[in-house]
Amino acid sequence: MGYKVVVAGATGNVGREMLNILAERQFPVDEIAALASRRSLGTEVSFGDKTLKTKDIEGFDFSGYDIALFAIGSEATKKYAPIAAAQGCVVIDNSSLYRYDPDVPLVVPEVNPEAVDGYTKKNIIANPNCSTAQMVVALKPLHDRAKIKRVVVSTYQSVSGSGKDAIDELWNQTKGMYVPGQEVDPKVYPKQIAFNVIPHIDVFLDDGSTKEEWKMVAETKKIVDPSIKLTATCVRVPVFVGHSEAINIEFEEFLDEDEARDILREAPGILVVDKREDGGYVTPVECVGDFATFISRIRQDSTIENGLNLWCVSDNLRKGAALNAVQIAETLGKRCLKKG
Ligand code: 2RA
Repeated sequence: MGYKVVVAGATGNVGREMLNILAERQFPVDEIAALASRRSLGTEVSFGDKTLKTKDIEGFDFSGYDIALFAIGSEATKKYAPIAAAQGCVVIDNSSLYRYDPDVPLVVPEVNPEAVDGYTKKNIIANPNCSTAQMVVALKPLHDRAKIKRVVVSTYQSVSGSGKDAIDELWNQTKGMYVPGQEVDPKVYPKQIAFNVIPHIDVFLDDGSTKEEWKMVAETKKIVDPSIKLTATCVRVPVFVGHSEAINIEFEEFLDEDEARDILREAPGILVVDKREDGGYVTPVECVGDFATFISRIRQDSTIENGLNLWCVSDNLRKGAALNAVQIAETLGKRCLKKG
């Protein structure tokens, strides 16, 4: 006996990945509905070896469905999540709308699986920001061994995090650099992204940080430990898929690099690729389509008493969004919505 599942936003990058991952992980689905906005109505999407015709989210009856994976952005989520939740369907939302709501669990199953039990307050569970998800998978096992005091992280985020138009902009702008007369001006981003990097993701806040950087702070505190001090610099880079992060960690006590490497090797969701030689580390192009959070360049930070540096790479459409949402559904099923 399986679940009746809805994927809302089924024609977007993340929605399509949700369908792919539900099939790849053989999530027990008895029935599935793929929902889209009116402008994408009728678009066909793949679910394993099946093809689904998308239905209109407007007026959709969620009653009788167990779980709805939402990838429709905060504005549409504000309208449809309460409707789905009120009709008895548990919403797992990829937007930022509910992440900071004290009555909504914010979950990375490798880190705080027990938090899904709190879904009953609003019948909603929030998926974290992509740059947060991969980072806390790495932080949690180390924090359990040697309490983390402070994290300094720089991110190198791919354009797929901004959606399909951004992927097209990078592709066309890059081509335009070589074909006279086909130059492409910045539209999705404030500056050229081809052969460039942009230290600005989401909106600027009063203190000079960006909302993307604020999200990493707020979400790490909610998912791992409110006592962790974190500062982030989030940068957009000319990569199609795969977010990378350079993470510096200060612990309350000394943690040897070799012990850290052993801990990470045993930790859920992590693959350690860490050899001090040419190519002995993971790069974004190698993570695409994989479920893992890859960790490389593990080394002491000898500039402080209890410091460690590491490099973290993961597919932002998977662990950063669709995979984490499906893993939340798996955890919810195991802990709260047992079937059969
Ligand atoms: C980005 N984390 O990378 C944001 C939203 N996916 O653009």
